[in-house]
Amino acid sequence: MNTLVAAPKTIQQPPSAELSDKYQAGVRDYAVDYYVPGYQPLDTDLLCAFRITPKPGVSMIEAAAAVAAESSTGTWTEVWSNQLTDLDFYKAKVYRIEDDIAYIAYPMDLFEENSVVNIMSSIVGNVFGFKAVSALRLEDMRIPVALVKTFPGPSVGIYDERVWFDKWDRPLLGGTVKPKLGLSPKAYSTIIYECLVGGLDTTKDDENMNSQPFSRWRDRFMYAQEAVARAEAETGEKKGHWHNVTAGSTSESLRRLEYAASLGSKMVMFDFLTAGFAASADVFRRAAELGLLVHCHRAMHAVFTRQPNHGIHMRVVAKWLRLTGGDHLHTGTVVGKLEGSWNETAGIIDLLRERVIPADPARGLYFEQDFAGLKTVWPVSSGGIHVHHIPDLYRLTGNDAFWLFGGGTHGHPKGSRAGARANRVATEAIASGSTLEEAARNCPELRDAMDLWADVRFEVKQ
Ligand code: RUB
Repeated sequence: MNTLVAAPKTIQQPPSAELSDKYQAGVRDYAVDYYVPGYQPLDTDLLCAFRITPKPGVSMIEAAAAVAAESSTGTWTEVWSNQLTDLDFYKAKVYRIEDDIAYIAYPMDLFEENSVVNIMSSIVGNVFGFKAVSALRLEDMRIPVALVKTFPGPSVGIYDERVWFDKWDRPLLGGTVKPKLGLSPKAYSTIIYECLVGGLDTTKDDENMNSQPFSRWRDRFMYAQEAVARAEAETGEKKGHWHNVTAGSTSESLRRLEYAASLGSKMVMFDFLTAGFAASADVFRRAAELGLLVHCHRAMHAVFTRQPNHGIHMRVVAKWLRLTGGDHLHTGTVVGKLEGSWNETAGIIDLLRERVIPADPARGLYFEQDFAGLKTVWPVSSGGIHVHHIPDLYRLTGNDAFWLFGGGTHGHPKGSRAGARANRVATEAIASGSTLEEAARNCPELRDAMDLWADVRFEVKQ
């Protein structure tokens, strides 16, 4: 059977409600139409790898076909109106099944250009609640180059941000202000200043720091930006603060973003998952017009990325973010306080930083992905990291990464400035091939941090 179809058949008659002879009403197995094992995916197809746990009594083939049907053209029963279109072209096809993984090809015409929202409404829409499956996980998605080219991607990316900072031979550093909630804007800016003069390149609002009664956004942005200016003057280095512009509506986020730009800030941050991909697209576009970098916090991701048999893998979310256009994305630390294995995190980092990423089952990359000319995204390691993690972090990320130390800065026995200095000295040492021990000989702040956190280790998964 040759099922290669690159274009829908042209239908020669006007639409008519007269039933064709071929129409057979009734319910039949999804597999009859949607399981097409001989199908050779086209370069223009969008491909998905789903991990499927069929409901007891449902075969893997039928469950996979149900997923393909309901995420593309099908429904539970035959409908006469199928005759008004070329369903063979438009339907998704299960073309391979390996153990509990089903590979499904979708013709790219099923998706609107430049819309992750539309991809999500189809592929991770109704099917996750479908009765034929007890659990379903979208492990990977190959977005065809023709569709990739309809997305903007990041406006700045790794190289241009380095040009702006003029900092080259090490990972860039940030510190999330802690306590994350409860500080007044002025107290907050004191902490920012201490971190920046101590040696961090940037500081950052936490994901849930928006505009609460104790810290309205306008005051916080203004004082934070003043602290940045003072630290730049004192150190002679480029510095910055990632102002969180996440708000209850997109128009409000855009208002906050405009204000950050008017203060001379080059940087904002955005909770792209709680705000959603539509809001993110608007925020990224306006940031690009104003020349702002956008740091993307992934708050909420673990709700759907953590369970091994249900949800969406973080690597898919990372691909969607690169298409939509954030400049930074949290990818996890492996060694810190939050869940994430070494191999999978390394795979996600590659997806952000390379142009073409080959399939690599050991890293959970089911397909080769070509990002064509889209710029790169900084992978951000954050969550429970301190100086002792730096050698492992460097093995994981190399130079082109952003590392954020919150508790690992402000928890220093001599305060945030000393904590920032310890992190900067340790990073420069490891990036230049030295060791923490060697560096601590000339840096009492690093020695203190190493002594304080000598025994603080979190479980590491390969
Ligand atoms: C950082 C912190 C961040 C998480 C997010 O604080 O809690 O919000 O890094 O996690 P600290 P992820 O440095 O004190 O742990 O980056 O995995 O999305």
